[in-house]
Amino acid sequence: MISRPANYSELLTPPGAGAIGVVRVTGSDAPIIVDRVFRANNPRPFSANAPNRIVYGRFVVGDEVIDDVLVSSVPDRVPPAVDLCAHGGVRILERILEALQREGAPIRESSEEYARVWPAANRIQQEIVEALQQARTDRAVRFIARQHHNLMPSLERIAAIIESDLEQARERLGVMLGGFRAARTLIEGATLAIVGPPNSGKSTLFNRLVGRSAAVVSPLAGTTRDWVGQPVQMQGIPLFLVDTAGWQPSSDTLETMAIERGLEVGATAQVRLLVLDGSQPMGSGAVRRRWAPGKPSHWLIVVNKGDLTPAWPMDSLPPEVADLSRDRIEVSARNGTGIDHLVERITTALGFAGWDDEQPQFFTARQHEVVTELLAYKSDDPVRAAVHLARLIGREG
Ligand SMILES: Nc1nc2c(ncn2[C@@H]2O[C@H](COP(=O)(O)OP(=O)(O)O)[C@@H](O)[C@H]2O)c(=O)[nH]1
Ligand SMILES: [Mg+2]
Repeated sequence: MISRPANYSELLTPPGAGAIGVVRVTGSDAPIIVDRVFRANNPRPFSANAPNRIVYGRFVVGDEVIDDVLVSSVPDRVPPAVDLCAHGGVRILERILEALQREGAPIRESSEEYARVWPAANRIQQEIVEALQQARTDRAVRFIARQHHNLMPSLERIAAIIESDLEQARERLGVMLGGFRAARTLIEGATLAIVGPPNSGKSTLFNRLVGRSAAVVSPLAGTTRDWVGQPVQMQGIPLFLVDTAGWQPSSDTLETMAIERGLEVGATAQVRLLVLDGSQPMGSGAVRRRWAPGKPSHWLIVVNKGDLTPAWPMDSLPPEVADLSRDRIEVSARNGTGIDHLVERITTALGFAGWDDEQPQFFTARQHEVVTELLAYKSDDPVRAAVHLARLIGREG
């Protein structure tokens, strides 16, 4: 008689409050056990889906939905193993493990198991698991998880041709490198600062973008006494949105400090929204003075209060503002017009125009560095390039 290996479940990600937790069920019954607690968004049970698919759905205990999860088979594992990727709240993961235990996969202590599973079969796989722990939005999780089926096979295909056709291999790697910035932003997030003169509607716009009232709005200039920040998602991209105090000369020490602090935060932002009041004539010089130097950042000029009569045409901005950016947009923070368009422009500024989550992408600084080196070789030595590519994949043994 053949004795069947026991089924068990375990936590792969480090214990604690991460953004994402990965629970693995291993054993010959693993897919069937998962079927008992997983309702896929498509009508089929998990075990009836193609082996290499990532399946989205809900983890349920009885009628209660515990979490949205993403489920995939671990390729080429005997006995089979199934990974469930959930949001990493400690209690959620405990409940998932407890439910799997009830269904016949007892919880195994992870520490030794963790060491056996990781380092993974290759560096890319390891980086996928690490990046999953950093991910803060569903879109980011899906994007990273897909790289199992996107990035690895692409690299394998390139590895197969690199010695015979180095040019072609380089070209493909170069194309893939083009999406790196967006990939990093999807994983790490970016800061978006709202800056500009007092009373232009910065806090109103901030609240509109946050989708709830998190900053004090008042017709008085200087109401925002310090910067206010809030994590938000725009199209699944994690952003830290910052509202700053209006720029104006002030004899109030507290207010001056608030303005300075706002400028500091603004200086670190990847995107800065300069909000102007389109219904008021602009006092020249008042705005320009306050440009803080900082790292290169994308400026977007937001002409607000589009619901009122314009005091100047949008296409003839005062020169001190006009030369900052050609990227301008009219909105009404009060009634919401133009906001969808603004969000679109922000994501474009972050490098997401034409970016495709479904494509293979490089997503860690290490990958970026190795590929950049490979592309920068002066010599055309295909053997050296092949060795380099093998280092990128980092297969053990
Ligand atoms: N008509 C109109 N008023 C607005 C709009 N956005 C803001 N306001 C008003 O402008 C004033 C200043 O807004 P606030 O957001 O506090 O400006 P901040 O000083 O730049 O933060 C408030 O009375 C807002 O209600 C808008 O789109 N249209
Ligand atoms: Mg304000």
